[in-house]
Amino acid sequence: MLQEIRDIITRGEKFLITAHIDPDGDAIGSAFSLYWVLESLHKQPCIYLRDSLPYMYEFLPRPQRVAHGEIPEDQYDAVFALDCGNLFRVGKGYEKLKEMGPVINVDHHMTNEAFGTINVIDPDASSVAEILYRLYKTMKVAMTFNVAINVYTAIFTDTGSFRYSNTNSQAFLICEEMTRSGVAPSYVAQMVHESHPKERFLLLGLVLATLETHKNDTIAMAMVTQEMFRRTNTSKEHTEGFVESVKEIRGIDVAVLLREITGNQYKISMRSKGNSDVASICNLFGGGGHRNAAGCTINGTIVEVKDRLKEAFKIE
Ligand SMILES: [Mn+2]
Repeated sequence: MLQEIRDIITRGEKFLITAHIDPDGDAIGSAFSLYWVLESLHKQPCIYLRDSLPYMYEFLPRPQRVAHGEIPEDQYDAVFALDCGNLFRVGKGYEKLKEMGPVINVDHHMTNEAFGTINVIDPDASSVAEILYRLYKTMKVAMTFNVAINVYTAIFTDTGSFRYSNTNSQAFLICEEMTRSGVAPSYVAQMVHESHPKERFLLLGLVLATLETHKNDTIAMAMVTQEMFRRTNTSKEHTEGFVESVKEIRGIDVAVLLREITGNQYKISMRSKGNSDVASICNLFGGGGHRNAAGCTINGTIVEVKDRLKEAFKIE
């Protein structure tokens, strides 16, 4: 499969690289690394991410051609869809992608629907960047600094800084190699974890004040409202890492963050430790993800949404 992709890249010239809405470190780092690889081969890559980059990823070497908002319609020699369990994760207009060129689906979600012309799905991979790294090795491309720091950051963030159960030996091996290409782990950690604006912590204070625990302190729930965003002059990008903070409580198996989109719609993020499978809970609400990290959207008032969650978790 990787050789097939290598041949498509060798033969082709124009490539579109896309990933999911609300891009995370893996989506961004994977897309950017592939961009820099294609650029080094004198191809014409273009990136489409519906949403702009969260501020903590602004330090990454940024490609010149990154489009947001509207998919740049054109004919491509291939369209790479990265880190998407389903093509609709790209966002509005995703159906058109299949007409723009063969879709190469590279993903590590167990729930991936093999929507591509070519599908490289490895649920055992720590990240999409890990799978792409194998492609880069097949292609024998040089690990330039621009490639390395994006690969490193993708693996670093998707493994929760090497803390989650997807942290495998490959993750360390690849990251070790990336440090030899000039990546300083302390720099990436500082950029990702220690570059938050003060307002984020004012918001976190309000969110933590809503903390409630259930089932003998094994399930934690906290909430972000639009009013909190207004009071602290923040937005949803400042909530990155909040659900993980709640998960740090001793004994908590599942952490849930409810974010108000409108008074009648909530975005739910879940994280779990160990064996609790939050993807299956989020699936009940039409969402998805991984065993230890998943999300969904639930319609209803806050009371209704909480009730539905409590029902799903069998909370009395
Ligand atoms: Mn990922």
